[in-house]
Amino acid sequence: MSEEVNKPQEGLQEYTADQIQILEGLEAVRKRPGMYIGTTSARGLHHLVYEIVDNAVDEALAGFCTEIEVELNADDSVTVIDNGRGIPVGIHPKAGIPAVEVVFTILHAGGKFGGGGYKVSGGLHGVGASVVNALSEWLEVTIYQDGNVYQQRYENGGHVASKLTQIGTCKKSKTGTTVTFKPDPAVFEETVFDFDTLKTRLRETAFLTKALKITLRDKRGEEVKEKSYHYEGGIQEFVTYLNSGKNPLYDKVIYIDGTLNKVYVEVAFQHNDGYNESTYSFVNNIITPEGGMHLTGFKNATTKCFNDYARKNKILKDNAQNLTGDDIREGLTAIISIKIEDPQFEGQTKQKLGNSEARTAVESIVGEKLVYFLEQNPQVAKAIVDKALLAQKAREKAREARNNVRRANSLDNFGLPGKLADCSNKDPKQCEIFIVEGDSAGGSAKTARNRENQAILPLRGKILNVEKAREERIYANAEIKTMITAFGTGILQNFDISKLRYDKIIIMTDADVDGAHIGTLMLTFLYRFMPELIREGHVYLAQPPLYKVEKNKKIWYAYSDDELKGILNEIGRDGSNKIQRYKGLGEMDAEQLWETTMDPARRILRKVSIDEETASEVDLTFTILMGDKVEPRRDFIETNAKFVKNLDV
Ligand code: TTJ
Repeated sequence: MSEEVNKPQEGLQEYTADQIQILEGLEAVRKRPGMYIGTTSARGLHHLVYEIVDNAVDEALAGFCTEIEVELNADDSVTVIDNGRGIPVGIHPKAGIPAVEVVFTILHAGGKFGGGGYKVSGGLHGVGASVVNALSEWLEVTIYQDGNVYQQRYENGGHVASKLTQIGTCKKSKTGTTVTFKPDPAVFEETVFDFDTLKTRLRETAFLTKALKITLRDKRGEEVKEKSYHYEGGIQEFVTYLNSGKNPLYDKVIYIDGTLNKVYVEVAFQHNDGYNESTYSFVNNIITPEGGMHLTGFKNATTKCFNDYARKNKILKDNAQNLTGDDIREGLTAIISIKIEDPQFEGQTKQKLGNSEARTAVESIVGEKLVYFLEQNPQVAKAIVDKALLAQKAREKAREARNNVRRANSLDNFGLPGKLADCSNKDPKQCEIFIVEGDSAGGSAKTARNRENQAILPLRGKILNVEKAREERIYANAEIKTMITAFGTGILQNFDISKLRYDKIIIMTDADVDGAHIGTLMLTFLYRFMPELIREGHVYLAQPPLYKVEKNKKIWYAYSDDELKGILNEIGRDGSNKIQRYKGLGEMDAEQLWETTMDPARRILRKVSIDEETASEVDLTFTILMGDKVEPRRDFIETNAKFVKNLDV
């Protein structure tokens, strides 16, 4: 038996003025989806899931939801289930339709209910559930409330397909909202969800929302794949996770929280014995890659606290220079997460928090509670200050080393490294440099190349993992020095793209796991020291073939297993085929290397790019993956395509 909840609605012709406006709103979203979700690429597709999940996270932040499940269905639809109070089903006084219908059909209706409180959804990236509905082939919502089960369905970009209907009853104790939607293939270039992309983001959300359990379940394959994330310690566990595989300087993760002027502040940090700082800041669960007031507050408070402590305890002599913030934050892993009612985002990309009350809140809460913590934990305080003192000394040395690298660069061609086989053309726009793994492949490449505009730089073995070395040691690494000198641009503060000696920097490694690892190390180095090279599109990965097929003196090259299948299907599979699997560049002679990998007319290059919208996540991912853990690193190499857009050039 089914019972309609709201007043019976009339037929299509008798839409009220309000309802017509609703449809026009959703129509606008369909006309210009990019304006609402940024892009209709795979990234936009995944945004839809985050938007729906964020609504459920809001219910968790309000204290009424403990569990969220996300299910990927075989028909490429996705289901989000929460155990919150359920979206209200009563008639919305102004709209004259059930509140749940308002949520799914009126633009920006997101934050209208529940009154006050912090909202994750509808924030910077949040666009509201109605936008998801507008971009879906169909969407179904089921609500469990007061022992009743209600359901409504929308089709074709948010058109009401059925009125909100009570479809049954349930135990009174069961409450929640379930939403299933199928992104419209007419809107999205890609409609297949990527498990790993969702996994990373949902894990991050679980870290940021203490005690909330989030499960991702893939029901598309023969076997159901499932991951659950549940962190009672919240960001404190996030720091432990980021520092796992590194060597923490002390056992505890320092955790501080508090509220001031309605700003809820949470901070967690721990130093490791490395030299990089990994600080990530969030506002209402949204990462703020450019920081802003909350980050400034954290830096101010920690710098002051540790200097005061060091002076007071005579670790820092009266006449000694203050420790800088950078000294104190060397090897620091930190999460700053605040919740604020009305976040203001600034800067070109709107990724920087502008609310000055956030600075005041973080600065005073951290300032006050950290002093107390340091007094209670003198060993921890001493470990941090001692490390900062070492950093202070190293900073001076690094400055000298950096300047030395710059001086070498200014020698220009005279200072070029001996291993470099440079090209004769002096117009950088026409030149390219191949960074080649190993001396033997380097030799073939030198023979194969076009000397006029192709330079070859062979690297011996693996290059230094810059995620794990102090700046000063990085400059001492021969392979890295060689590259810096060859590129001509300098690095970091001294970077000058106008000095770039090659338009294309092409990383050429074996098509195996080791080669992929070397490629990753190279990209890490470039990303940390010359990110503009990647941003401006100068970095490429060469793609050597995986197979050579020979038949009746004719030769084919296959760059993937699929391509090999295709070739074999075409020429027929019989005994006269000779298939060679290339294990390394070294197995190709110079001519083959030229034909398959270096000749601009025939090769495949993949351009490396940083997805600007997710650059923050890229940074976080690099940090997670270039640590000591073997497992995640392999993961990164295999899914490396996320960073590297396929682009034939
Ligand atoms: C609002 O205040 C009254 C009680 O219910 C509150 C509410 O809206 N809760 C809520 C919304 N829980 N879950 C949602 C929700 C869940 C999903 C999966 C999707 C959407 C759009 C909302």
